[in-house]
Amino acid sequence: MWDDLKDKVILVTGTGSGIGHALVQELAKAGATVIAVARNDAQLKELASYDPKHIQTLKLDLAHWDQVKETLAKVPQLDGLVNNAGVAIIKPFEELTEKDFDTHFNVNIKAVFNVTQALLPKLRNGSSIVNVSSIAASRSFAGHTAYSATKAALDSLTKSLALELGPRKIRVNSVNPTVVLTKMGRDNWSDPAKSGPLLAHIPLNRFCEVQEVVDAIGYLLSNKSTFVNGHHILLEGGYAVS
Ligand SMILES: *[C@@H]1O[C@H](CO)[C@@H](O)[C@H](O)[C@H]1NC(C)=O
Ligand SMILES: *[C@@H]1O[C@H](CO)[C@@H](O)[C@H](O)[C@H]1NC(C)=O
Ligand SMILES: *[C@@H]1O[C@H](CO)[C@@H](O)[C@H](O)[C@H]1NC(C)=O
Ligand SMILES: *[C@@H]1O[C@H](CO)[C@@H](O)[C@H](O)[C@H]1NC(C)=O
Ligand SMILES: CC(=O)N[C@H]1CO[C@H](CO)[C@@H](O)[C@@H]1O
Repeated sequence: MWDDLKDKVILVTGTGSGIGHALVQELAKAGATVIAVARNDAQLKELASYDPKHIQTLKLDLAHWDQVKETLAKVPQLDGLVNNAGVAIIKPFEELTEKDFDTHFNVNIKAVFNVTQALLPKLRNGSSIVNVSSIAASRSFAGHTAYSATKAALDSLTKSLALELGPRKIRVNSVNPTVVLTKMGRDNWSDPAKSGPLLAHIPLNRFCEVQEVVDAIGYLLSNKSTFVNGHHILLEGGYAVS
């Protein structure tokens, strides 16, 4: 699967930490050219240092529309795009502010819309777009009202784009994990009083490892999934059947 990605050019957003950070390293190891987008200079420098031959960095704050088109106009022709940047502000419904709402929708949907539209001319026919969504798109979790609404909207966008970009043989899919054990995931779910009730509904009785998300994205980017289009790969250990 990873062998397929040698010499492909793939742009990944949200590479400062977590899933995006791990994905960039795995793609570079496979011999792909990765364009890693993030906001933070120190993180970008660290990423480039892993493999300067394969990793190019691009500093961009996806919340700033004016920068997006201008900066992305400079990227080369692409074989793959991974929309991974996202925010999660977790609060009881009655405490969520208008600003929280706007931040969610600006980063989790508007930026995806904008980045994908800006990069469309750069995407080769036959390329693959992967969105990092969440099981929260289809299931409810306390404190996740705004976040879940953006992920549901994004799953809808994935399906619409799978239809509209089909004539160019561009495939659009998403991966929808439950809690992923990034640093943030570990920090937020280490309390058994919080994690216990959720784990009780996951037949495999654990959360998702970063590598498991990275492998699913690798599959969707590779030639092993050439007839998979408009789908959400649920990475949740059987949560939906429990
Ligand atoms: C993967 O698919 C692309 C596009 O159809 C093709 O150019 C390439 O040769 C394939 N790679 C492999 C390893 O089959
Ligand atoms: C994307 O950003 C550009 C400005 O760079 C703006 O003109 C365009 O309307 C935005 N598109 C969306 C869908 O937000
Ligand atoms: C890409 O696909 C579209 C739709 O089939 C076609 O019109 C266009 O010529 C193709 N572009 C290339 C570079 O093959
Ligand atoms: C999750 O963890 C991050 C630090 O990794 C922290 O900034 C954030 O406040 C935590 N959120 C919740 C809801 O615990
Ligand atoms: C269309 C779609 O599903 N986009 C997703 C891409 O990944 C980002 C980052 O998590 C999400 O914000 C979008 O849900």
